[in-house]
Amino acid sequence: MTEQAKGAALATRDMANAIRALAMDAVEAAKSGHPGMPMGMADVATVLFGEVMRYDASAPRWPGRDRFVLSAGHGSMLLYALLHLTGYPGMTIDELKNFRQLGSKTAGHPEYGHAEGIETTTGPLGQGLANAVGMAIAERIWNARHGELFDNRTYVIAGDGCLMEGISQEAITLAGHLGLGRLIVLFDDNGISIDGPTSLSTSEDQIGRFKAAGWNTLAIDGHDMDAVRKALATAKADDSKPWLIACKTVIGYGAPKKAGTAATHGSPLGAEEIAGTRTKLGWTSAPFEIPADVFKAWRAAGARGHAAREAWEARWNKLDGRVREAFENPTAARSADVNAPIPPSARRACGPRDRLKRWSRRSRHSSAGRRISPARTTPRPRRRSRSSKVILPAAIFTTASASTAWRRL
Ligand SMILES: Cc1ncc(C[n+]2csc(CCOP(=O)(O)OP(=O)(O)O)c2C)c(N)n1
Repeated sequence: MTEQAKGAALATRDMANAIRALAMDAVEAAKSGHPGMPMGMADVATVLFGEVMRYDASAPRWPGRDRFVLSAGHGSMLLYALLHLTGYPGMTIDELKNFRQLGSKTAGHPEYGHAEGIETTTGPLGQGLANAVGMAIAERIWNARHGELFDNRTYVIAGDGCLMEGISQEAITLAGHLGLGRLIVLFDDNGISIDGPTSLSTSEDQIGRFKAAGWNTLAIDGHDMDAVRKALATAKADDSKPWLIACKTVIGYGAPKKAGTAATHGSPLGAEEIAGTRTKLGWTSAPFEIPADVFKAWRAAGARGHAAREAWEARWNKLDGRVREAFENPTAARSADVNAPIPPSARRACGPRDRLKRWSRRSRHSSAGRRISPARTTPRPRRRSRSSKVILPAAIFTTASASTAWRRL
């Protein structure tokens, strides 16, 4: 490694340590929260937000941005630290100091609408993963309907708990079945959960499970930033299937006594352990203080997508006004959307035609296109329509509010 490369690696390591410090200090100040997961996934998140993901922190609602879903919502300080460091509007250092306080943007678990950059509410384990599958479906539909301007990726951080929940199975199966290749799940494979080692409750082979569902898989050391870079590059280069990247990490990375144990999962580390972590990481700054060079590097990362956004917006402004309106005003567009036929191109984008046909159900209405009443609970007499219209199954909306979650932001 050249001296310059060594310097760059150290700088990137400090960017990750900034996340670790903010997480442990905010949880300590609140006297509650989950420092372990943000400290364990800080390296992965640094590569993702620092180098890979397409976004512009100054324009959180840019429709062309990649989506990030923190499915392991208990690790909310990971997201809040990232939003602060990269420069999302409103996520000030005071919000971090007020972590978990009434009225702050920094609730215990990320709440949609509380702060820019929170793409969806998470906390109930597995739910974020399911929402992300919906977002990835929505992206494919918009891509098929309106072209390559809609080509974002959806990144997810999910933990053991997310993968243990039943909802994850339905979501994983659907994503594999549809070949949602622009969905990339980073699994925090730390072997620890709320009560101790995951071996207390599961011995599932997650790689085997995802493979069986039709996903591409990789297993890496989540503290090796080069490995993270390479894995993400590999995943971006092949979007034939969704990706699971299992990142082997140490929960509470850096904590001298508690790292690797469930003690870091959901409790403050305590003053002594925090002091020890600072020493171990070589982090000399006071709580909530970030060295100027590290802060500058993070802000540069947050502005990385600025030019791409401007270029994207120039193309967006040339789109048919009705397309933009449908994107910006999804409530009005939604009822029309639900009953709209899926164009053949969307069928292709969502997978082989026969799959989608089997998976969808046919409208029970005539080709006159009357709406299905959402309030109707008594079954209608079964009557097969001759219409070739195919409507989106309710599963998409319940699983992930596919169109609204993605477009309303
Ligand atoms: C559906 C659901 N059940 C229970 C919980 C409570 N809970 C929060 S975190 C957690 C354990 C998560 O374990 P893991 O994903 O391994 O997180 P880590 O210990 O690695 O931070 C549990 C059971 C929850 N948030 N959602």
